Amino acid sequence: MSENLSSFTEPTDESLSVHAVQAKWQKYWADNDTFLAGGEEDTRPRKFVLAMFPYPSGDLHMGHAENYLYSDIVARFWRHRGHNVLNPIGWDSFGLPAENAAIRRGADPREWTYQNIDQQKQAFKSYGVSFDWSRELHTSDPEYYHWNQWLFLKLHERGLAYRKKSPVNWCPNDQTVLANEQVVDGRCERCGTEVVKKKLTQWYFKITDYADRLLDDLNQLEGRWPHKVLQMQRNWIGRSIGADVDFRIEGREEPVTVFSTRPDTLHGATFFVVAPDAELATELVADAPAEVQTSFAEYLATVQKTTDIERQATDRPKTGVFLGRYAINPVNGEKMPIWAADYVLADYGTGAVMAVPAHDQRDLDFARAFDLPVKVVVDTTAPVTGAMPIIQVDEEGVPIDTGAATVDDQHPSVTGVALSGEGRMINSGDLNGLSKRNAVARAIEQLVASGTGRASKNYRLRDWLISRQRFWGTPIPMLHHEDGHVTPVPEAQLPVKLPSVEGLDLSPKGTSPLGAAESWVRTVDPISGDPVLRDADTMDTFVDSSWYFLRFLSPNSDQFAFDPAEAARWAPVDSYVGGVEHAILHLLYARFITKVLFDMGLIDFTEPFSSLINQGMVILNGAKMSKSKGNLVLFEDELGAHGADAVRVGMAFAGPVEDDKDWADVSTTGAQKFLARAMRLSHEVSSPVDVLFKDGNAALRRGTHHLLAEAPALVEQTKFNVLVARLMELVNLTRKTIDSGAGASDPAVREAVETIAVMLDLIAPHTAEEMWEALGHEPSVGLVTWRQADPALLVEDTITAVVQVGGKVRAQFDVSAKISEAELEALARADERVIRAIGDKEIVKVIVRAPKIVSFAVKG
Ligand code: ANZ
Repeated sequence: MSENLSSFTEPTDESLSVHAVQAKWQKYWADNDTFLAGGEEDTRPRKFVLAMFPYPSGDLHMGHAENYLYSDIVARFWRHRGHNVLNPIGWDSFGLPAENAAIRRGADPREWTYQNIDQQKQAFKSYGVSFDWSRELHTSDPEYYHWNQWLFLKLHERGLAYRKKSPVNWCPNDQTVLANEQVVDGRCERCGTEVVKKKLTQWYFKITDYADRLLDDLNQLEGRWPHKVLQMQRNWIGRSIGADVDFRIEGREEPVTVFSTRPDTLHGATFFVVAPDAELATELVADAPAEVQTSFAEYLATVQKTTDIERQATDRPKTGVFLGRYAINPVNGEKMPIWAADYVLADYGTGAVMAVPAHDQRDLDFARAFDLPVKVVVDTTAPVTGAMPIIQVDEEGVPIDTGAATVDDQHPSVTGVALSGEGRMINSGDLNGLSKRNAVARAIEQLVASGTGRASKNYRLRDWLISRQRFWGTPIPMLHHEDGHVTPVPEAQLPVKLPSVEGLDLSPKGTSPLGAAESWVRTVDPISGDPVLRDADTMDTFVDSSWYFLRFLSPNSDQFAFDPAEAARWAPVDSYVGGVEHAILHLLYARFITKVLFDMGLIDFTEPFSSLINQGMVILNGAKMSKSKGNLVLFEDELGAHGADAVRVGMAFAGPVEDDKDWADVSTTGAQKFLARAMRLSHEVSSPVDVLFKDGNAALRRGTHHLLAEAPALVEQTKFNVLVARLMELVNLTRKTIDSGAGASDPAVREAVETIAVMLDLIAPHTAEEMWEALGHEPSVGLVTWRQADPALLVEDTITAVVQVGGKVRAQFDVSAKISEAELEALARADERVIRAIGDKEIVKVIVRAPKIVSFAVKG
């Protein structure tokens, strides 16, 4: 059999060459608007399928091939299931790489960006992705960023956009601030340079106001988003529940509040620690003796050079300075020395802690280093449930020596290990005897009663810093007046467009290049007529991507960001496909903005992405692909060499969606052979288009209908590789049926080949169209509804089971494919031939693999 690609790419027959076939169908789809989403009048149910939009960075790589294949499979699937599908595409086209490329070449970032977009667009088109190109958007167009500015003003109106001066993450290389989310292991996410802290006045979005909702609404997504991503979001938001406790400070008017997750341990608080870089430390040290001030200043200088990551490392020796002041423990009036130490962070909680060394490891390490008292208040040897603790305490809660294991044996100051586990309270006044949970509740009641504290929550999540000191982004639509007050640009005057780059020096200098665009930055307040300066910073590009999915619904509107009526029809996104690298930032911001838009009454849902598919990485020979390592497989090269359908089949077949795929293991040749075999079948079918399928070859019909029954679930569970395998099986079965005498005129052959064509459309759409045409149908196969499986053809299969005795096959018989191990073994033992073969030998072992094998190991 000559079932290889030569019959498919025969250069003498142009119409069959892979690239000609591709071009033919791509033109057909474009000319006929095949994949445009239906409008308002379309009554089919809707599906919004979206792949995370690409950054136009020049070369497309195989990760793109994977991402846009998966979303395309899902989009095509829903069309075949009778849905009106929206599968749009746009470009996340603001950002640093374009600006850096422009600086290198002395050019305009616009040029680089839009050239890349053109090139990538061509690649996506030749890949046969069923995008609705009529809705294409670019975030760097004023028509788009107009609405970023509108969003900013809306957030500002609602008190959710504000300016503050605070220490920010600063990348000395890119000369810009970074959001917490953009600092990875203390380094700039983009260039790897170590991030330092700098005090700047910047714009923030108040995402912390939404912390509880961002956390609690994750429950809605359970089972629809990968569990790992939900967990990463939860950890990022990092809600801690506890209490705020007010401490009086000797010689100071205002109390100092600390956040603690363990207010139950207040009786064990023996000292007090403040972050050296918090304002409070400087305030407390102001009246201290000169030598204290000097040692504090020296300490602060070293701390400022230390990253937060280092400060939180548990294996680092503890350092600190006594500030010469005392806090008063509100529960027992004891004096607690106040220290400054860098393990306490300035921007978490209140930047100060009550130290409970017996029960907190960091505090214990510090207490041991500086010889501070350690007081046990939880007996962790006592059972939490049950009446009788191992350690007996007297009426005052003081342990009685019973000769059994005692708290002293495991005193943290001896063992160096803090007692952080559950137990019963001791040495804690009327909390004595309580379990941790009850003690926490009681302690909070007592704090409230005495007016020295209250229940409180704390989050790891910080407000979203959105100012960037760079050119290629959305200008912040605010005006700075001479007296320092700041007013919004009126909505009617949006967009505030970026100026031309002509005469501007874009190189990073720590301030925005826009500030130097004199004629742009100097303007007049349209309300007061006062001379004002425009805000020269631009927005973090994560603002652009926080709501873009909604813009696809009204891509050309200059009246609104999106039409709420369209949002009600289409949104939220039903299937969102993208890389796990966006598990935190992008998804968190999009979730936040969605909730704000909900609160504004513009949308009726609170989560933007109803289901999320994360694809694995495409690697090469076990290693991550990268330009610098020179092991980048380029998407366009692969497309050119093998054709879109072979790349698509190779990718889909390479493994489960969420797994990494090694491109070195992918056989595009195998894929080509498979496609050529499928294609040949469609040319062979010789029954008429309107033949009735009912009398065809029964085995083939069963095969076809089994696939019809199974395929929808395979796609919905994103088992695309299994679907390809099933299609390969059906192609083989059809081939066998034709060759074994049924012939190509059997109606079952047409039924099978039509099913193959319609399903193959998900993975190899050009081949599928070509097959559909060869079968005598009108295009497009992409819009054909999948046939229903006939239940009569799904009756249980039988399978031939084999019985071995002493390694030799002794019997074979047909059994139900669903037979149990026990039933199969019983049948085997009852078989005459098996009984004879065993004779009087002893059976030492029986292995049963239902429904196929029973194997008796015998002795004697
Ligand atoms: C007393 C105590 C006793 C604490 C105990 C813990 C255990 P999470 O869970 O991460 O929210 N803390 C508070 N602010 C801090 C800061 N700015 N820098 C470093 N540590 C800080 O941690 C909250 C706990 O971390 C708080 O509860 C506080 O120590 C400490 F047995 O208070 B705890």
